Amino acid sequence: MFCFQCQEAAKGTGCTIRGVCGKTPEVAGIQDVLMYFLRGLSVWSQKGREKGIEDEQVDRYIYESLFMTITNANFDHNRFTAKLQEGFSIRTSFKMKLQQGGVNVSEVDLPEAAVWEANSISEMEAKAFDAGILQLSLHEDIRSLRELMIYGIKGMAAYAEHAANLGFQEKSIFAFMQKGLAATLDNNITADKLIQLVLETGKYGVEVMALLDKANTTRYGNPEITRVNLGVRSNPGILISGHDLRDMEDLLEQTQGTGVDVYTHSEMLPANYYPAFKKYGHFVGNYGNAWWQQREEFETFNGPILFTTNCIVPPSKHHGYSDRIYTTGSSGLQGSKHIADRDGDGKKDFSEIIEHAKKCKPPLEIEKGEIVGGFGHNQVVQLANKVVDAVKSGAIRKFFVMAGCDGRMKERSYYTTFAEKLPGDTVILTAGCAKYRYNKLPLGDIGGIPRVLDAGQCNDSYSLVVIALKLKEVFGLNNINDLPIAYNIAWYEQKAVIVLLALLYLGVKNIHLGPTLPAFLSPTVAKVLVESFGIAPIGTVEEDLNVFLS
Ligand code: SF4
Ligand code: SF3
Repeated sequence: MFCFQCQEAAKGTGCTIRGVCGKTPEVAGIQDVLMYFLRGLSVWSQKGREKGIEDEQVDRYIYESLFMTITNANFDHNRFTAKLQEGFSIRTSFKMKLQQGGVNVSEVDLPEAAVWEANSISEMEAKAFDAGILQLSLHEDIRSLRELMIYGIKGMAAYAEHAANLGFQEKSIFAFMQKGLAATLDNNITADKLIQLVLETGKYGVEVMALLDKANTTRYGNPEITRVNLGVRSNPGILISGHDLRDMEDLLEQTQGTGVDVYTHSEMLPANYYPAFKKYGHFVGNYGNAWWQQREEFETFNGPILFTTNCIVPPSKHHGYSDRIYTTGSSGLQGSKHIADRDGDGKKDFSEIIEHAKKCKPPLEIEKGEIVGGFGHNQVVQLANKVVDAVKSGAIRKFFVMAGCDGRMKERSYYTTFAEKLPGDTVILTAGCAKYRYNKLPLGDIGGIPRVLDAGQCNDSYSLVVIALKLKEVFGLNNINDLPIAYNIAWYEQKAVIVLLALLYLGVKNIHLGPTLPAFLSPTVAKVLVESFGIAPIGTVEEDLNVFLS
């Protein structure tokens, strides 16, 4: 196996024996095969689009499959082979549709990925080596640019799926994903063309996050300032993790009146900020911290855990909670029960988890108190006068965008120390699970404005951009980089890649990225990012504070 798509890539270069994330070589291999198949299927969808033929089933299949390959989303080998099987039949139907639409479906001159098919699981597995990243791109810089784009597209796919689950779709986003995937099979593609595609990925990253923001806020209202309870009650509970708000809605509805409480974990925390979810009296609050602390926290939670998306840490046999894990949507874990997708616009059926919860002990309290969040763009814009006055009076000297991911690498304590050492006249704007490094610190407020403003999940980084653009307008500036905002982003998986590319597309410069730069950036590509956008790795807290505050 070879995988270097996340920040934990072994030795900073790539996992070759087994993923640091827990991905086995078999799962890594079958994920590569699925990616290979998606590239080929995208060649067909491109042919269709040239003649105005689109196919919703193909679009959905592609973004769902991409999402399954995101770090820590799906560790279930069987789900990948089933997805490939489904893909072969979708491709066959699509080719018939193309033929009926007058498209030449001759397979001559097509890349092998577009025509490859396996008749058995062992044939699928046998393709893993040829489909590997190292085999598909021989030149280091071409590989780097291709993978940078692909990882951005994976993040885009995740957000597109959440939006689609709420009934919001944008065909141009699907078309771009497929254009990008098909381009990776063009062996004559130049580095310049790939750089253009990488930038275009950022453009569609902005669009998909805007679409998801619209989907979430249309359905559930605008996030509002909320005090989120961290303690527990005496009923049994279900812990819901991941990012999918539609699953949250279905679960809250079905648990109502059952005597089972619902708690959020990790990236589901921002569900607490939405008005539509506040009406549920059995929605207690948030339990625990960022994804990587789940092994301890799931033990003490005592009840079932529902993963709607990443980040799963596969439990070992020493962990007593394995039989309490359920997955749904794109997430999966071998040996855990998977809740089937909804039928059309229907509901998912969570009755099995609810019955399981009823037999469990209530959660053990690991924390008390509250944290404050809900600073989405709508809420912050309502506070705009207060914020602008604070900036004009000098009460707020600078904002620090510290969005992104958390992770288990010990160097990430940098972000806690950085937050602690920031002067009292600065405010942190955050989104994503990166916030757990500092959202429980007693950082106080500035004239009633908390010093940590949490906009929500990683996709709500879009909110931070809207806030920045609003401030630019209010201050009458021409350039977003003239604002008193510094960017110190923590990344881990591919959703952070699309957030980063979106920021670059919007012209944000001088982003510091940590705790390490991506292993998939070749020295030349890293140099381009440094020279064109001023991207820099983090240094020590003191060095970086000096740079940012000078
Ligand atoms: Fe390694 Fe990350 Fe790939 Fe897992 S996702 S195999 S940790 S690079
Ligand atoms: Fe976190 Fe996995 Fe990226 Fe949505 S839950 S930000 S790491």
